[in-house]
Amino acid sequence: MTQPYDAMWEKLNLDLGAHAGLLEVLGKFYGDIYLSQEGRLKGMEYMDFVLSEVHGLRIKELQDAKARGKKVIGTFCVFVPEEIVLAADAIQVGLCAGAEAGKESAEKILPRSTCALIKSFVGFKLSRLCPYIESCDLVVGETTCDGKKKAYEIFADYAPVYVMEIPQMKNACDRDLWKSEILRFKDQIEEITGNPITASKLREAIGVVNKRREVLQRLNRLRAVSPVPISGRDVLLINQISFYDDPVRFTENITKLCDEIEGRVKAGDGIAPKQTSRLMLSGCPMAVPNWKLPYIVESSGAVIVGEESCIGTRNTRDLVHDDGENLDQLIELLADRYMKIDCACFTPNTERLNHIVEMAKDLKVDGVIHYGLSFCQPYAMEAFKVEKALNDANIPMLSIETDYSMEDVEQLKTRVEAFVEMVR
Ligand code: BJ8
Repeated sequence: MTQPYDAMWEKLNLDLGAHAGLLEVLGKFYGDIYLSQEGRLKGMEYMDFVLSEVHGLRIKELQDAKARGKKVIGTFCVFVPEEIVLAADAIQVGLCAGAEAGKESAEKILPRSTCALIKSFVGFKLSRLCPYIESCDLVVGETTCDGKKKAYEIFADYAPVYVMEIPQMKNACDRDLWKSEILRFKDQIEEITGNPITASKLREAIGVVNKRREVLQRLNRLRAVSPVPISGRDVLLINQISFYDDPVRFTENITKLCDEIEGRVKAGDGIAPKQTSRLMLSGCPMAVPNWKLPYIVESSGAVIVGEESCIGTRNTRDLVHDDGENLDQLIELLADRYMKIDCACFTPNTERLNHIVEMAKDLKVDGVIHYGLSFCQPYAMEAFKVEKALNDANIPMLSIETDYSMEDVEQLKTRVEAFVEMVR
């Protein structure tokens, strides 16, 4: 990916040497974790291509769109309503980062006891490693966990930041606050793009995002069968790419992939033998290229059949109804849909506990691995209630806390193997 894009990366003020090192490591990881899989679906070639061009062609597309007057909006949380951004003819990209590169720079301005996801996006910016951040006309933060909330104050010294207030409870007054925040966001996006958001533009945008969620729902239904037709690693990658790729093109390609999976399911073929232990992941989001735990799990005699996470079903489970007759009604419907997100930042969060148990039963899993990033208090605290809810349903759970480093891989592998042995 080097030569053709060097000039573009230089223009974006990336640290070319460090960036080349990052791409090299990424390529190696990808080869080991993804390309080495046997019986991979042909449709995954699209993901291989997108990933190989994640800092190349996709960035060029963003730059070309910017040259035509489009704005690029970066986000860190599934609470930011993409429909508003698309309705103003802008492009939204996910900025959450799942790599350690840049950690040292981040730790100069953030406490070491900050979760890896936050350190990663701050470190990427400070180390000039992320062409997505450098392409953004606006970066949208949100008041979810305290770590993110305070990190955006610091991040605002380095990039244009706008922060949405996310309620922490689900009472009527919280719903009112959330609707007013969507309206404030709409004004901000209209101002930065210069494009008014009309009812028809918003309805169209709702349709685009719903279609992407629907195809991911179809993928999740298809993979629920036994034998499992696609690896958990591949589904995680698909979910990660959904935050970067053009939504219409992405939906088309995942539709083709689902057609292929349907054929595999009809033929009774799977990616792993029928008796392979079925596990579900639950917890913190795994941003690209965080593939550590799924790789450990799937090389320990188990297969992942579901992700209860924002880079998983928490982001795709609910659609926005598009039957509002005017702009205000559509905004109401948007507010309703986004208030269903059961992030651990909410209290109480019984909905999430119910969803996890329901999902584990529907997918007929043998066990659940709860995944928390070190120093993430919301998910670490909630893990106790999740374990209790799963225990009450006789579903075993293993709780894992880790970060993006490779230091604990062997230790994690030992724990995961013992868990797989236990649930078998
Ligand atoms: S809706 S999960 S995307 S906030 S891991 S930064 S919570 S300390 S990412 Fe999230 Fe939105 Fe919630 Fe989803 Fe903080 Fe925890 Fe770090 Fe986290």
